[in-house]
Amino acid sequence: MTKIILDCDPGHDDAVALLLALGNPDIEVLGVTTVGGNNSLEKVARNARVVLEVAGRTDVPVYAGCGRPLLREPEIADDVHGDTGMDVAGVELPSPSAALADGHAVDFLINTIMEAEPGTITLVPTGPLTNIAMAVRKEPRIVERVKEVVLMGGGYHEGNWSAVAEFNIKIDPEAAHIVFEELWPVTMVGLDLTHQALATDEVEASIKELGTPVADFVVGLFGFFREAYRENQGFEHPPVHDPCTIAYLIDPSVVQTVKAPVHVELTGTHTTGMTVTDFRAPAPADCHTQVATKLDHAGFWNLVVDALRRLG
Ligand SMILES: [Ca+2]
Repeated sequence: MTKIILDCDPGHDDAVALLLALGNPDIEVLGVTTVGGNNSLEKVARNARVVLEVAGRTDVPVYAGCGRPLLREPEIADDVHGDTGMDVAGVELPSPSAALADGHAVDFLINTIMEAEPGTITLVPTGPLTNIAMAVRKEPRIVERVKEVVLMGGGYHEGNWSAVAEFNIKIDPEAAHIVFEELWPVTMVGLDLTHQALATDEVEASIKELGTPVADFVVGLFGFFREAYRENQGFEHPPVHDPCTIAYLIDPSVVQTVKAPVHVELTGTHTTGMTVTDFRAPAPADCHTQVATKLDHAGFWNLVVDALRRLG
């Protein structure tokens, strides 16, 4: 059983990541922490609770964290995720019945990690890394206690918020720098990998077939996300980034990785937020970072469909 804290900014693909984690028997979600990213903190914290409501898992606590990057002005991705941060097509979403948990996300992260057995908690950030960086600065001992960090962000050859930078890293590169430089094991599930996680017509049909409210919700997410990706990014089918992190934790054979040093560019004229990945072989013996390279598309979507089926 892998115990995780999902630190996210839902977000269409964050929603699918959360559903995959909740529906897979090998993952235990200790809590959801939210961060300003795809949209305002208020909206993404609400969206996280909407997803839990749809999944019938209002027992999972949701904490609000940092509302803006460490140094830079906030930017949102409403062209990709809509006004709410999680617009859906043709589905009526419930209002969240559960309130936000008391306390700040950063304190929940620190307290949960410090109170658990060392090496038992995995952090899964799928938004900007502001909360995680703040937690590291407030309580540095979490670094040696966390089992690993498996994050969606960056890319070694691809960008989406600039030619070379991905959104989560680009809008808070200083936070990303902190997370990549700390000596915990970091797996970067970046755009090179997640652009393989396309929600094709076949994928959508297999989810639709489940015929459950959760499946209808995901089909509604894909409906909006597909149009947004067609209009803004020239994709025929939308890449569903964030659940690739969870898939890696469930079955590493679905997401292949390569060890390589990664450093975040902070001062580039055209490259700020780039995750500069050094593939020169061999990787240094003390290399603590790895990057995801190749996705088993069918294996990945089987995990998602299976999880949605279990959620009923
Ligand atoms: Ca996200």
